[in-house]
Amino acid sequence: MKLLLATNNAGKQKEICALLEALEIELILPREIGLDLDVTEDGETYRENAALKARAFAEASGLWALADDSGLEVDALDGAPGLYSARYAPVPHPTDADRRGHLLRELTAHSRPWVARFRCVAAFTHREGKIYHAQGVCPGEIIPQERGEGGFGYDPIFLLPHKKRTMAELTMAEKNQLSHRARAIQALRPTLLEIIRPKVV
Ligand code: ITT
Repeated sequence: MKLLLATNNAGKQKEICALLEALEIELILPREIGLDLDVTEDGETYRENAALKARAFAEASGLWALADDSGLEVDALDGAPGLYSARYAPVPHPTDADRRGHLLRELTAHSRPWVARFRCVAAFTHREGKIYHAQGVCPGEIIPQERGEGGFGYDPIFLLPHKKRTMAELTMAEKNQLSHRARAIQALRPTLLEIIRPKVV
């Protein structure tokens, strides 16, 4: 059975492929089937945006599609950037460095610790079929200096206090043990297996 990863984010693609590696499911990336879709994420929740992405990719491909909507929530900023994490920087096509720089500028007026969490909602569906969801959360803290080369997005400034390392200082295997995305995909795994993996008789 084939499963299309309904994301254009290369960092997410790598992590999800590794997370689902052991399952007997053939994972397909959008570019492998010539699919170039930019879904308008105008939902009011992660769940709605994940569903919009999963549905759009499933309809365009005819395959089962798995989407991820995620974001970083910082308490001192009342939960921002949250749903707007990808668009968070006052420039037209922000890079990860632009987003991190903007976040740190917004935080300078606030005292530390800058308590934060990553949140992810994974969703999968097939054309007009039911949409299955699961959520994962990873708590941590934002720090003012970047540390580490791994991961993507806000990882170099997201500290895991119990590990004394940022998310970017973990290997991908370590990140996949505890990240918001790993927790969401883990929670969705039994449903994925039951629904799309062919039964072995
Ligand atoms: P797709 O919609 O194509 O999946 P995207 O990057 O636009 O890709 P989102 O809309 O879910 O994805 O935006 C989430 C943003 O939150 C992402 O661009 C990163 O800036 C940040 N983010 C999400 N997960 C992260 C992680 O594991 N580590 C660091 N930053 C993360």
